[in-house]
Amino acid sequence: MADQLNNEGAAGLIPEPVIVKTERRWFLAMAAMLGVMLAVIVLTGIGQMLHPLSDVETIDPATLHLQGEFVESNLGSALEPDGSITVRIIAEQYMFVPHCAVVPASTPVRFRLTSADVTHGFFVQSTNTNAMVVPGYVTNVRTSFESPGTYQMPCDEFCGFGHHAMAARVVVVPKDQFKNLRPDERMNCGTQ
Ligand SMILES: [Cu+2]
Repeated sequence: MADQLNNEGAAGLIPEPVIVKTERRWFLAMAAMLGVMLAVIVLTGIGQMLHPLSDVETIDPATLHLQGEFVESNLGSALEPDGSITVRIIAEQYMFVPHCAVVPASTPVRFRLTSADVTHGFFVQSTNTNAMVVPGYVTNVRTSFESPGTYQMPCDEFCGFGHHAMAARVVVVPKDQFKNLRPDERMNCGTQ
């Protein structure tokens, strides 16, 4: 038995220079991999700093409903001088305010949302409109609706016990039926 082990050991003996060469090769391979991973981290970090995914706009959640852009009277749809629509919505546990937005079809629409408490999701059915609504930040989404109809707008980011019931709607009306809003006028389904 002991002889057998010794024989195996002797047969498996690899000359020292070969071992050193192999280890050096593996060391270089590992160092190169580490270098590539570090480069990816550094380059994506710098790249994203230089090119943010979207305009980063911050807002104080304590001002929502009370003052500033998201004051209660400024929520809902607004008509911009260029004919486009801006819809301002606050997401909070567990509803959207307003809970129903009205926009005209075939018109550029900009949604501006922010959260009063935790992270919520902004998703409009049958569209590729999907974004996170993070407290302290303004989510700015541009889209347009070609066909009139009612689009469900559920919160698609789990936000607590009432998350399943948190949903709003976007009602798209034909362009000629959309009320010609005064600059200071805001609209939602209730005021239509
Ligand atoms: Cu939610």
